[in-house]
Amino acid sequence: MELKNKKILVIGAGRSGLAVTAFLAGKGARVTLTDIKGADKLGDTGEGLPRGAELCLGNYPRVTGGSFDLLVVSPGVPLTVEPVAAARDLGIPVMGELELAFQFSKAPFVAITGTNGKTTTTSLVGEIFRDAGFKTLVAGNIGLPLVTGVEQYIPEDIVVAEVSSFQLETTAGFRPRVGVILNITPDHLDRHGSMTAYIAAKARVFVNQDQGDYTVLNYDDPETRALEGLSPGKVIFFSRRHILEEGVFVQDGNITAAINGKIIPVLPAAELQIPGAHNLENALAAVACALVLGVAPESLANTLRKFSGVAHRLEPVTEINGVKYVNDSKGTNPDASIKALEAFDQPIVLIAGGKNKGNDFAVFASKVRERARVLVVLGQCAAELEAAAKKAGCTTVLRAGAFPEAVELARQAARPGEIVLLSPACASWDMFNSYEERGDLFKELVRQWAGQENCLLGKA
Ligand code: UMA
Repeated sequence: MELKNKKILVIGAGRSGLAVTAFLAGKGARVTLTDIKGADKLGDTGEGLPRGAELCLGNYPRVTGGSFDLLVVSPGVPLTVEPVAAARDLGIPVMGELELAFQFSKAPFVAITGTNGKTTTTSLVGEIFRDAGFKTLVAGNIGLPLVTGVEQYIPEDIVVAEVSSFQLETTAGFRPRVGVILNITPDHLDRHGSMTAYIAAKARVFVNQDQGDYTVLNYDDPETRALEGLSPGKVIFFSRRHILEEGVFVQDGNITAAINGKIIPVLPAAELQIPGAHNLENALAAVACALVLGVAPESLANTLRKFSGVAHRLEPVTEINGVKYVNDSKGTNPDASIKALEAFDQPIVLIAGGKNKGNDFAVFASKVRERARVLVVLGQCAAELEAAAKKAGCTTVLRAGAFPEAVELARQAARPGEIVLLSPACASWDMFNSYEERGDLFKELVRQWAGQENCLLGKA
């Protein structure tokens, strides 16, 4: 793709848009960076804005015939915005950062999507390849924009990319060597409009594959299992519940693979450090990715044995007065938070709420009644969540205003032996820039108390 002197409009001056702008400017393109927010609202002072680009902040520029050769849209920008609609009418190509990075990559991609588990699985697969001696780039929705590093990798290396439905929506020729869909449950329906559209976006991870590529799908999830016939790649299923003729599964407690007629024992499932049934599924998917690309089972087993998970996903913070604090800020939809609630046997004081992404809370609310003794609600959808919880029979629901108040209410309510769990079932975007920011504040508040408690104990 020739970019020199091309007039390119980049929409969104967040992590993705800033990285794309720097990448394109470095290739000699004439870049305009636009954002619906004004410079004063971007970061602290807009100081991080790039110099090699023309800026158009607070308003989008008009896209007319000849004004731009290409649009690159950030993942969080819906494709219904005015400049994208105009570009499509005028036949100007529109792509996202994922497609751009793929076009410039010489290394093969392992692309991991799914409603939940993407970040954990991407980190795990990255570790597996690194430990097996591959030079590995781990990037994408996980936080590091792919364009930032992709050109430094050669065909013998590997790019492990976490890809979201937002990123997949704007792909054209994207063709990972291995495409993974971990699971599909309702999420981002406010953006995609329907489950059909959401599933279609996820399925773009394999649409351009051929028989030499691999599609890894969850056999136990009806939505992903139904995609088997649609993939032009070779489908490898993984299953936690069934023994498969071909695929990755658990037999007599052992993670086992049957690939190309060969049975490969990997390791006992009990040796995994990451907790919960959903993490076992993530591990099975990771095993499939590694084995089809030739990682030795012993090396794979060693990484699986030592991998302890990622930040903001069931992350233990500390214990104060017999109460454990767990940060699951990455629980940004009801299904993810249901899995978090299921991961513990102890009674839970749950902090939930934020921006609802178009989800129904009924099933989540029943799980809250089953597992949580107290629910603290906050954020844009606090009233909706409280109503759903009360309808499901939850008796103790506390309403908080600001985030620190929610954490304080949870702390006061918790009894020794219980768990204070932040797993909001919602996006953070009504109060924070990201789930990371939300999780970091939770950890900071909790650690401050832990420090105060230690001081008190020291004095006594
Ligand atoms: N903006 C507009 N117009 C709009 C919407 C947003 O101009 O209509 C502007 C905002 O004012 C803001 C910028 O776009 O300045 C933000 O762009 P963005 O929302 O795409 O966010 P980035 O900071 O670029 O981060 C994106 C991903 N964000 C989203 O998909 C929402 C990050 O995924 C990703 O890590 C990063 O690119 C690098 O690849 C985060 C995420 O929440 C983790 N992803 C969702 C999820 O996991 O559920 C999909």
